[in-house]
Amino acid sequence: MTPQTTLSDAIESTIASLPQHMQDWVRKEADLCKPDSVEIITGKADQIIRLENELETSGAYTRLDEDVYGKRCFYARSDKNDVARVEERTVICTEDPVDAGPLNFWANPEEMHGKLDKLFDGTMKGRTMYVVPFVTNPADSQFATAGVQLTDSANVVCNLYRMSNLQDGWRILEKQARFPRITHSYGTLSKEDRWITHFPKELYCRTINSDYGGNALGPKKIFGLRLVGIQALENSQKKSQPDEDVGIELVEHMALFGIDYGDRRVQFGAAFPSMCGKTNIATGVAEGPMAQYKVFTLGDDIIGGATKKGDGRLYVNNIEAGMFGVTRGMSDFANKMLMEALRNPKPEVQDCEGGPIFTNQVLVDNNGSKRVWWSESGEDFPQGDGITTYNWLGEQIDASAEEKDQKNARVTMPIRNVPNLDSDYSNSDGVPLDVALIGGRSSKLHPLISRARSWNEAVYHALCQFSEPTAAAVGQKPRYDPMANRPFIAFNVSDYAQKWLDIPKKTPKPPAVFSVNWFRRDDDGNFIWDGFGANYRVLDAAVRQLDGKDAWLETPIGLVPKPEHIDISGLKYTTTNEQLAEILVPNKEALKSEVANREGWLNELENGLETGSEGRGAPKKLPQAIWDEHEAFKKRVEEYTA
Ligand code: SAT
Ligand code: MN
Repeated sequence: MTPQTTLSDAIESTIASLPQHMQDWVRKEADLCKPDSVEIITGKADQIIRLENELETSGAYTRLDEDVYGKRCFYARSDKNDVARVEERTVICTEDPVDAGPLNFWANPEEMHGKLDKLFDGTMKGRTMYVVPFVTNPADSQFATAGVQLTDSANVVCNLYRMSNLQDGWRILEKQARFPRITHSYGTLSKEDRWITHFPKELYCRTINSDYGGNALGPKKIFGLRLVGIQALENSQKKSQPDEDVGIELVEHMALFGIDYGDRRVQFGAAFPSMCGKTNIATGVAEGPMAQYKVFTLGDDIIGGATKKGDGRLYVNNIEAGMFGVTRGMSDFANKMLMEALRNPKPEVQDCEGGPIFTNQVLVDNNGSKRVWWSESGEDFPQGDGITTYNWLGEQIDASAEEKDQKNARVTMPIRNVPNLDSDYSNSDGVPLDVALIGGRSSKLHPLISRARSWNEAVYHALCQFSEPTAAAVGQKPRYDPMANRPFIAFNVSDYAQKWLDIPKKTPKPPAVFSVNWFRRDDDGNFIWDGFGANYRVLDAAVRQLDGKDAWLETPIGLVPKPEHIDISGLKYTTTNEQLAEILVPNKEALKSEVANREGWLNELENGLETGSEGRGAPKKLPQAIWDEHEAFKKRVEEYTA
């Protein structure tokens, strides 16, 4: 029986055309949010083109010159208080706070629903509610999950269209009895009432008062990484032997790329925090002595997969179909393939997914021809006759202005344009993950690259990966960031540690794990290592170590290469031999304090955060193996620094 609602006949008849098993939910949401109309996103491009045109007419989108980045390329400005993820307002709602763990904000599901029901009541008045199908993972991947996001934001729909396989959504949804549901409203964009909430048991997420990427694009972090992460945890816990098929076993905050070394091909996953080079390493070009090696892009943010039967290795896919990249620093030097993708869009991609959507750069108007400019692009600030420039706040500025592009200004673009996109990108089996790089951002302590002596040691170091703040989230402080996944592990971090410790039991040939840090600084605060294209030199050293060609040196933080193992000839910026020697080993002073810092951190994981624990979930005991590794680390540091 159809529940009693006050919905208009037009809305009722739209809802009636949806697959039967989702009608009640959409009806209930529409009844609460009270949109003027409901529109089903078909997955076809013509509808998205109409929405883009409407956004242009309303002034929300500025159409950019086709000669610069091709057709259907737009520029938008966000609200000035809505420029990044808000971890403080990201909540995991479970009956038991232990299930959310000490790092997540936690709420009782019923209480949070009560609070949200009030905020969502009437939030879509005067607006359209779009019913958006999406698929995480390539649509024909064995790990593909389709879901539905309801949203009142046409901007979010256009972004999702470039990122989340909407074209395939309904086809997969038809076959899926249980489907994940996300309800999003940009509401009033009120900072005070902004919530990004997850109800794992219901496979349901509700997010309100933001229109920004990680807060509003459900299939990305909210469902794709957090909720699928919980499924992957449960599946892997169920799994009793390597050849058992349990579905998706692993979801991580990792870029994915391959390097062809001529005689062999190696696939790398790179878990770096937001704004620490995932996109760069997946879309860069090896230079100097590595120039003969080709880099293939597979993904830049999230991977998912499982152990392959009879093979014993992890096979993974990029779970997304597009990129949501930071533009500041985007250049031919940093990520050439991304720049190529912007300059040379493929006609079939322009006609379907569309062109890039830029948000919060500098808008450049050259006699009516519009384009964008961003900092550290390698291009001087545009000026001259007929050129007018506006900052991300919409103010007319010149080169001397302090406020130009926003630090976390982003571009959304379909991945199919990337010229070195791997042909296995949509392989339904995924690709084998050979190497996992776990990176942080540490100016003194961590060496350029290191490899633990054992799997458990690698997990311990990864759990204690350190990261200095970036602009990807509001108000960050330096912190430990397990596997660069801290904002996205939607369950107890002790279970996450155990899951990682158990990988070799379920995956007989797990990836080799290396820790990397591109961000060491000298005493004046300057970066010592070139980074970007030079990082492939470091990966070459890793592959040589794996192949047993180079013997690395012991340090308390793992094995590290000797200076002669990394070719520094012809670097763009000069890293001297002396500096290289310095960044290849952990800094002794920093190591001494690291032991106590890590002990504090592990205690926080086990007992709750020392500061800011209010409103968070509850801790539980860490696996003993992590403490054992910590004791061994402590001893090694004592000997090394004696
Ligand atoms: O905001 S997103 O989560 O989409 C990007 C990031 O911070 O990784
Ligand atoms: Mn990310």
